[in-house]
Amino acid sequence: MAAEQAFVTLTTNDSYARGAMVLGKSLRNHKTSKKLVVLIGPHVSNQTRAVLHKIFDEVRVVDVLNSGDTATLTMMKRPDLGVTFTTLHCWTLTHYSKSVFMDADKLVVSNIDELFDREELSATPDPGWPDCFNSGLFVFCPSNETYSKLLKYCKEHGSFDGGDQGVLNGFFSDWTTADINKHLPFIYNMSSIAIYTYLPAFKQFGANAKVVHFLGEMKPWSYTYNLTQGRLRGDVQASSQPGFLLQWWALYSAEVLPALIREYGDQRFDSGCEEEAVESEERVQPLVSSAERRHLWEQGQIDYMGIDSFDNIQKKLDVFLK
Ligand SMILES: [Mn+2]
Repeated sequence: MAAEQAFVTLTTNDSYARGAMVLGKSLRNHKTSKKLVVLIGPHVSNQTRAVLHKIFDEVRVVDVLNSGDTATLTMMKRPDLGVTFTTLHCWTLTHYSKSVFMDADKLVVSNIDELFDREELSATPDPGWPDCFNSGLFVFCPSNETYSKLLKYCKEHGSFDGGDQGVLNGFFSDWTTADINKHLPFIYNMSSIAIYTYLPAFKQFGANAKVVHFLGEMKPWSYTYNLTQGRLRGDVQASSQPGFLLQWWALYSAEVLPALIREYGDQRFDSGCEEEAVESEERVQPLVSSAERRHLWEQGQIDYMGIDSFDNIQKKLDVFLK
């Protein structure tokens, strides 16, 4: 029987690969003793593959299974979810006895090797529908038998949300009630939603977060980072957790970007970073009370350029997370 255990992630393009690189680095920096595996689609560039090889123990090319359920996907306005069917390939990694799958839009902020004490299928509740698990992080046991059953399930039942989360929740449908040990604490997959829908809980438990999940359409790599100023350009989506977003970029610019620059050499590539300084004049702080501020924040009217700037949010997060 296979003795080794591995963290597994997935990317089908060069953009998500940036996320995978940062995720891999963050696992290494927190001294995981497990192997790191990345599944990649055939369109990932050679330069990206070379950098992935430096971070991961295993880089494996897989065929992208497309769900073909375009109606559902369009309905959800997330056509990119179709390729997440590739996730199912992770069950074929039978040279590992147990694995933890993590999608690439995550940052590890603590060692999480203890997840390997859990059984298949362990996962955190989905913040949008807590009777479902979020498929962005789950403990599983690679098995060709389970893999065939999953594919059969897909063919017969499809996916109620057009992606892997629907399939996996359908297949492991007893997760909701069967065994509380398979409900992982939310701190292993803490999403942005927690901060702005339940701030008191974030204040109470946020400091224990072990994994941050950048949920939603805007991913860390969708932004442009100013290297000179150490801040992001333009507006930032309310749900993007500016403090953690900056942590992601700090790691990317310090430990991933140099490797990409080495691989691309003289060729141009989209690094996501800019160097030139933009306007630096002090912004006038609006004169609003803190109750009014909170009201505006809860209404989604967030003043990212002023009082809710990254620097201020970072200061606030630092206070909560001490
Ligand atoms: Mn995700």
